[in-house]
Amino acid sequence: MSLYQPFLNHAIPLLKEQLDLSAYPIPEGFESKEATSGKGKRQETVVTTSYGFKSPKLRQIRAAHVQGGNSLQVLNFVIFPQLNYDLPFFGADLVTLPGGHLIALDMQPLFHDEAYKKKYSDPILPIFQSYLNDLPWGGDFPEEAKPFFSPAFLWTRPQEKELVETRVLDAFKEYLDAYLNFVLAAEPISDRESLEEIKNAQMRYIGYRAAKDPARGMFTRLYGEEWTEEYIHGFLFDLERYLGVRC
Ligand code: DBV
Repeated sequence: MSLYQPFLNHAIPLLKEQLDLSAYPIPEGFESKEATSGKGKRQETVVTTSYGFKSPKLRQIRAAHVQGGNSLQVLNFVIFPQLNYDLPFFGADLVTLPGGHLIALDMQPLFHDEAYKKKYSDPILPIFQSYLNDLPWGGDFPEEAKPFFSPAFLWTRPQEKELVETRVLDAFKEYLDAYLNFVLAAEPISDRESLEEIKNAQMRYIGYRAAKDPARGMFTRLYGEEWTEEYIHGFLFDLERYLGVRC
């Protein structure tokens, strides 16, 4: 079983149990994609599988799972709230490359004011702190990405696969539980000014992620440029398209 399958096996049944889930459409040709990489003994089949759901409070819950043998495993799992909630994004970027593991886990904030921090970061800080010993700060981090993370951003580069299977999985479960609590408590927002601010914050975040997707190089090498750009803008970070369709 792939390194990140247990994360999906935990998350999907839990979300189904706790939320009123329905399918989020995955564009045709993007549900599963396969390619061969490397040559000779190093040849590997790399399969990317997509998952998409939604709920009344969550516009898109989606995952991309890349499985390409021991030295290429990725699970990128993001939850995008409906635009009439002030909920943060749930973001998990779990990446295994030949050089090691890279783990990013966060409730990515819409806003940075004190009230927002108090509501959506402070409750996570004790969880965050309980992992810092085993999962210390991963260092080097793109400066321009900083505005998109919370004070509870777990960013780490574990050496041991075992740590991913144990502490990282535990952290993922705890963050997801805490996120579900936020979702259950969230109340819809109706004043126009706040709605406008939420939409702008979502557009900034999703625009940044689509523009700077660190997986762009990998996907382009594997599946070509056309497939990759359509996957990024038509599924992984699709808010602009979504709003276009609904206007
Ligand atoms: N990252 C994605 C999606 C992926 C994905 C949709 C489906 O946003 C995978 C796949 N992340 C992925 C891969 C790499 C990273 C790295 C394959 C390795 C890239 C490489 O080394 O070739 C957090 N992810 C990273 C890095 C960071 C993040 C900081 C290190 C690379 C770098 O320095 O740019 N996750 C990333 C990020 C945000 C986030 C920047 C939000 C703003 O949530």
